Amino acid sequence: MTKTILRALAGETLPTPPIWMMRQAGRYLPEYRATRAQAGDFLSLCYNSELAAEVTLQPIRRYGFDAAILFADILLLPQALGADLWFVTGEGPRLSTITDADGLARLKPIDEIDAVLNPIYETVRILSRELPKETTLIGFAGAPWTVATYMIAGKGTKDQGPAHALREENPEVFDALITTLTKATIEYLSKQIEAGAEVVKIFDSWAGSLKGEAFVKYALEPAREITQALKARHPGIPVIAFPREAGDGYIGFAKATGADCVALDNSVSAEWAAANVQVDGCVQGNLASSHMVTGGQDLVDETRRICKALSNGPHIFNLGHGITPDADPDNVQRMIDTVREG
Ligand code: 1CP
Repeated sequence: MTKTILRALAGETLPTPPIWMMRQAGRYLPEYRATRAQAGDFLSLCYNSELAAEVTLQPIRRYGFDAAILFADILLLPQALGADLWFVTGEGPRLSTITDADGLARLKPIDEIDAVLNPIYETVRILSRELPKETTLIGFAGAPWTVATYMIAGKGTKDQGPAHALREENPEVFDALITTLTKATIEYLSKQIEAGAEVVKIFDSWAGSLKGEAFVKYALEPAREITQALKARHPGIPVIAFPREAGDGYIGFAKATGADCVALDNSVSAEWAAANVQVDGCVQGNLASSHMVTGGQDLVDETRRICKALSNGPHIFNLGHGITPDADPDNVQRMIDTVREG
């Protein structure tokens, strides 16, 4: 096994951590903006397999990252289940909402999602042909809780209030939605793996707003079900879980779910993660994405600090969250040089 990302995911401690970056294909890159303009809009880009593969490859060509992440979005799955989805420029996603049993009943059967998602599998097939042999291809989906927060509110929310309200006021409908999303996510990721994804990542961006038992029931348990089902169908497939802002919930998350790697946001320190999370296996992430905007010596110092703190176990270098559109592409190169210079 030569791909460095796969070696780290298998538990190997490497002298230099492999690197990729959340949202590495995105608006901070002029070549991304050009291809997006060619596609027309963001969703047309996601469903245009040739162009989606092109933007996935752009950061690999420019920087030589060790992994490519499929260009798509976590909200394509709700769209495939029948939700209306559109993006308002400068504001973000909008969806038709699900707030009751009728809304739930209107969702399409899971075996119909491929009618919408086939172009995504085609993007994966193109990428598995075109990526350099040393680059690992990562597929992904949103975690059921995070996807549900968008389906219930119809947009991104700061505190996930509408989803918490439904969870408390109508647990039957809420639980049924989580179950549907869990099952659909297993099928979606399974098809990505069949198309050539070598690793899958489950993005639970809003896991941090679930506390105590609710965290276990709606973040940990679905991640466990998805991971176990994928590993049963595709023995050995590595899974990265990202229960963002889980705090103490990061402790034991890999063991409890069977995930091979836990992705860390930047609200925990790398030293804490080494002592509490990396003891169970590979960790990824942690550099605040704001350093990609501000750069300078702070970027170098913080990159070195994270590498050092996590140097005694398996580690994939990454940001704590996605790179933002105002980031300077030169700062990305500086981060990579700092990691690789050791
Ligand atoms: O070009 C544009 O204007 C669109 C910006 C954009 C991009 C580049 C969106 C809209 N999605 C994406 C791609 C994307 N989204 C990827 C591709 C692979 C990569 O390079 O990393 C991935 C993995 C995602 C995942 C995603 N989408 C998440 C989970 C990760 C995270 O950032 O927390 C979430 C919450 C979304 C929803 C979404 N899609 C887009 C936006 C702006 C948002 C966030 C909406 C909000 O503010 O709540």
